[in-house]
Amino acid sequence: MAFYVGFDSSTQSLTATVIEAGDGERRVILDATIVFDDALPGYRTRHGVVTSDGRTVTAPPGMWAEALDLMMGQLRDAGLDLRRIRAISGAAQQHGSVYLTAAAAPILSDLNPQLALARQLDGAFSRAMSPVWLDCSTGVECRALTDAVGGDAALARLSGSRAYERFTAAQIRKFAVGDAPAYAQTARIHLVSSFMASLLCGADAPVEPGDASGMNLMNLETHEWAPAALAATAPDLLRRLPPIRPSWTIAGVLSPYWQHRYGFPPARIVSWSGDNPSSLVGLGLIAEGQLGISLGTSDTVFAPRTAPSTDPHGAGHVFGSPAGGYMALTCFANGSLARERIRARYGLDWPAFSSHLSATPPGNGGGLLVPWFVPEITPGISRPGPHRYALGPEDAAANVRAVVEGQALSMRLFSTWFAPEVGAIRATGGAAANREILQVLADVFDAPVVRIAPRNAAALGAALRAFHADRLAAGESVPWPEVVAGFTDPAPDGEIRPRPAAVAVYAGVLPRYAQAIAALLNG
Ligand code: XUL
Repeated sequence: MAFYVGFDSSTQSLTATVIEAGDGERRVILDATIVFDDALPGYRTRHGVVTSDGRTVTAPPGMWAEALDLMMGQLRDAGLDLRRIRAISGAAQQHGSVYLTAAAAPILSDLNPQLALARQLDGAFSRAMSPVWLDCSTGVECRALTDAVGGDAALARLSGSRAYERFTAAQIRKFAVGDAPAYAQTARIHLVSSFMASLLCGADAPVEPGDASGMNLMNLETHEWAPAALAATAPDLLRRLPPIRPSWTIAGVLSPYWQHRYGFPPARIVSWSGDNPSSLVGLGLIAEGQLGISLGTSDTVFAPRTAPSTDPHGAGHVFGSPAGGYMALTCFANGSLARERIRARYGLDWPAFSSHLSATPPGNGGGLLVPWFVPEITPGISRPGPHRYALGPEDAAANVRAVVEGQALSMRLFSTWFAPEVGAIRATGGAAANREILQVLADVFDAPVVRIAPRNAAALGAALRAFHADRLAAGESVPWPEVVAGFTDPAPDGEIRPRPAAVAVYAGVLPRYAQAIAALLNG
């Protein structure tokens, strides 16, 4: 049977998930991760990024390329029968962008397999550091874009979101205005996803509607670049952007570089998508009704949608779904970074963090924490700082519970615009391994939380998308429920049920938490 590879180039790491799929057995056969800070310390990133002034957050694109090179070597060394790999796709952190010179295309099409990839990229980048989703330095650019397009609601109707600082349009504008000569040297602006796909193809890959809707530049309904948004962003932008193609587009085949360097076959390269759209597929969220929660560097709450209706308060997004239709999403910057701050502050390891959570009561005896350790996306808070209510900073156990409860209450509060009633939740991301955290989510949302067996839903979703597109290219349209079947079923110990007494406690805490946030926003 054929193998399919899915990558997840996330904020802090690169993961590869290899699946075996076809008519018979369907299973994950390999799962490997490279953590950027540990494996590639020369780039001097912390948690995969470089933060310069508290607001400007970037990452070196050469690091992502080098990680891909290392990972392809690991796949070769894992003892897989590489010849069985039929197609490869991927997912990447959303919104981040990579700026290439005219020299990049000939460099990528003519790589020397004797040499490491990153060593050959000199002269390929017109912007040395890529802005990433944690950046919040583009308030001025967001206002210019919003005004030019006719206000928040008009831009949200057009592109699926009001202007956001991390979205690609604002980041492109900042570069085009702030460094016009380098912008003039830019021949192509890729998303992280289409950049990574281009490295595999050795040629320019397209973007697809799932990730392109994180740019404030695409008309969400027609899946075309929106002229008004392009004009408001930067001069002569259209020719610098990749074409938008359906998510199942075959972008090319694995280039000779990878074939000769590691012995891979000329596998099909399927368009990469964003990590959240890909997680939608990897969690098996194909039809409306269920909610996905990803507990990663960012925490995100999302669900598939048939219509592109946006958040009336502008706190969330509508993206294209790579399985067709749309997805609603709300994103929180204070995900694992906030959990990590609390863990480190009280000198705990993760088992001790979990024990503290089990040892404390739901509702935390009235103690609350609004966990804005870094600038927050939802709601938009540029001046970070956690806020404690009836909670002493010295009590480790209460602070552990407070950070997890604050995050869960925020998720509940800011997802009601697309999920007023929640039937069940599917969880992924590193912190989804922690049963106690999932119990808090189940109790706050009053819904069972289900874990699927594979660890990384974004990478699994990419492998499943590779399978779907490969079959489609061969003339066989496999329906999405069949694509995901056998991979996204709940893990045997997977379901965590809400506890009625805790649900009642949180029903009382939620309005208090909402009031605290409202007071902070108005204050
Ligand atoms: C989503 C977002 C984050 C990144 C993280 O809008 O900004 O979830 O995709 O990788």
